[in-house]
Amino acid sequence: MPMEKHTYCRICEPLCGMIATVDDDRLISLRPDKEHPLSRGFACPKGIAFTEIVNDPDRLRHPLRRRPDGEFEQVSWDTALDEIGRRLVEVHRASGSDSIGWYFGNPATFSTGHVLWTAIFMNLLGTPHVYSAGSQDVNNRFVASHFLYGNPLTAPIPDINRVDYLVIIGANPVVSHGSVMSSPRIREGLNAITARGGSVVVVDPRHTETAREFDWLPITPDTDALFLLSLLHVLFDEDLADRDRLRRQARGVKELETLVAAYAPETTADRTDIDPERVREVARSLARTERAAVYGRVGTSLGRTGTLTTALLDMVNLVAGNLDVPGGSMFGDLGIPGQRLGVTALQRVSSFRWAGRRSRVGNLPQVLGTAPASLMAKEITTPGRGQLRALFVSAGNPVLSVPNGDELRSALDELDLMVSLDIYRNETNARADYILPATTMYEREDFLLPFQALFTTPFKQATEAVIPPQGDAREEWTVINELIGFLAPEKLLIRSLHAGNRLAQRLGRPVTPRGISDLAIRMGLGGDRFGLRRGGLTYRRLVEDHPHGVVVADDLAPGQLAKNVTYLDGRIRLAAPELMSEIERLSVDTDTGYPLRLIGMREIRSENSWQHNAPMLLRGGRSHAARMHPDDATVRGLAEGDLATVASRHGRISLPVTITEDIKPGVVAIPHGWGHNGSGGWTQANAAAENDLGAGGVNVNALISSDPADLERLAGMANMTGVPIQVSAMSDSRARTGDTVEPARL
Ligand SMILES: Nc1nc2c(c(=O)[nH]1)N[C@H]1C(S)=C(S)[C@@H](COP(=O)(O)OP(=O)(O)OC[C@H]3O[C@@H](n4cnc5c(=O)[nH]c(N)nc54)[C@H](O)[C@@H]3O)O[C@H]1N2
Ligand SMILES: Nc1nc2c(c(=O)[nH]1)N[C@H]1C(S)=C(S)[C@@H](COP(=O)(O)OP(=O)(O)OC[C@H]3O[C@@H](n4cnc5c(=O)[nH]c(N)nc54)[C@H](O)[C@@H]3O)O[C@H]1N2
Ligand code: SF4
Ligand SMILES: [Mo]
Repeated sequence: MPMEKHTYCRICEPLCGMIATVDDDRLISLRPDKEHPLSRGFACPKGIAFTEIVNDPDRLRHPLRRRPDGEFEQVSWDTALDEIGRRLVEVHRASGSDSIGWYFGNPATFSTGHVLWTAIFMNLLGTPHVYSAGSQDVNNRFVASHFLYGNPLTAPIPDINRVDYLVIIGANPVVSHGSVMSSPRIREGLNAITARGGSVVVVDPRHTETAREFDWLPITPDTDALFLLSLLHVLFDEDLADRDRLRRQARGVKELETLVAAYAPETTADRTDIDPERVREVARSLARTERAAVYGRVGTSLGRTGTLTTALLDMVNLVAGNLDVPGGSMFGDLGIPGQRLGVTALQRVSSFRWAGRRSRVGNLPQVLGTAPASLMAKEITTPGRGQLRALFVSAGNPVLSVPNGDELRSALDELDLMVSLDIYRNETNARADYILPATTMYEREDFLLPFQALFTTPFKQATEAVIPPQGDAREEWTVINELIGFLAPEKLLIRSLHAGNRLAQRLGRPVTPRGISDLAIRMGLGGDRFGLRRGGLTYRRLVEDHPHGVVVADDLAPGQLAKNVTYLDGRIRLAAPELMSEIERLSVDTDTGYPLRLIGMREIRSENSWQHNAPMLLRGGRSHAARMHPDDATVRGLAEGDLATVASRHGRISLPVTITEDIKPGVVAIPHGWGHNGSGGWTQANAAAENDLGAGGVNVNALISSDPADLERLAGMANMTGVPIQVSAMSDSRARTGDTVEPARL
């Protein structure tokens, strides 16, 4: 008998409510939950198509082992784990803890057990080789917060419900559904701003799906820091800032004011290509509108100075009087007593502290215990103490998602041991010794700790698993427990962890993600405080009494700064020398020979690299293409659909062009996550690749540098936007260089 179960989608950040129809332990369909208080019956195509992913015949259902001839064979979990355990111990004995590494990809963040267990295991192992998608995404946000607030774990979010003037810089929430904020129905949320008489300005080199609905302010890629410095200039220069209040809230106001004096909008206009009068208008509106905010995301993170740019976003909010006030840029409240002390204590742990350690290759700082993923390949191939010899990759596809995938792909072959935990065979685990099948989100219970302070309307939802693990799939944290068991005899800290786990088990209270989440729910906003607050929330009550989730406060609470700043005097630091010295990097960079600038873009029916196998999302003959302006196409003799060669100083790819007025001249947008070429197990995605040149897409990250000197200095961010490139018609480049240009092969 089919039955319906309440749950929520965990592909991207709004965590939309879902109703799953289940029959005999099989997921039949998914539909949006109309009674979810925030998503109210909304779900995007990716969310609905997830049934096809759960039941995909290509999905991994059993552990695989690579044979000497390179093919994979099915083995039992016992065999796979025994062999992995033995080989892991061998690597540990021969080369030590710092030869073992882990890369966890984006979907790991959507599983509390997965992130927590990985972080704890790797930390206690003491290896510096922990990598994540964060260095291609958001680590700069943590570092900006570290410098400003002393607290890497805090991030202000725009108060979508109340803001009347919102400046969105380098984000496309109509397609991405919002990031570093959980705001279901974000498109409606934004439209409500204009409906109540407010306005939304979208600062972006592309006339994006979001920009089309609001007011577009085109900008030259990777010049946002200059634009923000000019906004600060105007705020001080026109006396729009409340200096007394600023001094109470922050240190370094004078230094900042002195610094921005040199950045009048008239001086930065050449680089940003924004009319100085527009900059002044924006600054005035930010200061004079009572409820105003600026918000930035991936476009402001992947430039050459992502940490500085993100810090400047917060500084503009602060100086304009919009930080930590209703309708401005606000801090989510976990409501957990002692959270500030907790973060302060964590900062004492060197592997957690910013730059508590630096990478062996490139000397780049660690961020929340992780190193830049761009360095993985060189950490494998560079001999010496600390050389990476064994690598686990969970929920990630770094061969497509990090710079210079070719370099990484061949480096992976040099490892003594590579193990992947995934739901699919992908371009990365094609090189693994073992591939272990993981559960999808609907095969696990979850309460997502990492998103709790990011809801624009404070909200909580927990779910049970809606179906049991399919095939032999297992949850990542349970596999990590096994690995902990193997290494326990080898390392004291791991032994203690293992002993703790076992003791808890014997006492009938095993340590589980659910147990930890329950603790956080009970101590947090609306929690039962272990009986002190009658009728308060627990994990069980959330699931049983609030199957659609529960709004725990109507709006974000102002006045959270004191809880979030961990500096002793409680004031924000505006002039950290590390940040200020990044300003040098803003000096002009003309790259003759590479006159165009590459930017990224996300597509509504893709999720990074891993949803190109769902027939529902592939409908309509989708293909991978570069968007460019007619002016740039015409001079290169390119017409719609022509194949073009795109080259940077670091690599070249070929793909069709789509010509559109919806992009600033001089800029080319190419989506990432494509480049399926038969090396993974994605039949649908790969079939497209075999049809025609480039039809299955190419890996845009072949154009991106993995050289440590090219990484952003404070957070080790990959520079994926504003990258100098040249584009030529493919036949031309063949004629000129005499070589045959192949689409980047993986
Ligand atoms: N449909 C869909 N949704 C997704 C994803 C997906 O792949 N598909 N991925 C998810 C993930 S992992 C994330 S991190 C989020 C990201 O969420 P967003 O950041 O909202 O999404 P992006 O599309 O990357 O938006 C970045 C925007 O920055 C612009 N941009 C590029 N360079 C610059 C620049 O130098 N300056 C300025 N001002 N703008 C610039 C781009 O044109 C683009 O519009 O989306 C999530 N949601
Ligand atoms: N040029 C360029 N490159 C980019 C970006 C960009 O904007 N431009 N964006 C960057 C960003 S923001 C991100 S987040 C990264 C993403 O980079 P990655 O996280 O490395 O790659 P994904 O494509 O998200 O691959 C996720 C993998 O997880 C698997 N998976 C899905 N669900 C589960 C699960 O529950 N458990 C397990 N074990 N596996 C699962 C999928 O099958 C897939 O193989 O890409 C980055 N790369
Ligand atoms: S926007 Fe789509 S993919 Fe993201 S959580 Fe909602 S339904 Fe899932
Ligand atoms: Mo991301």
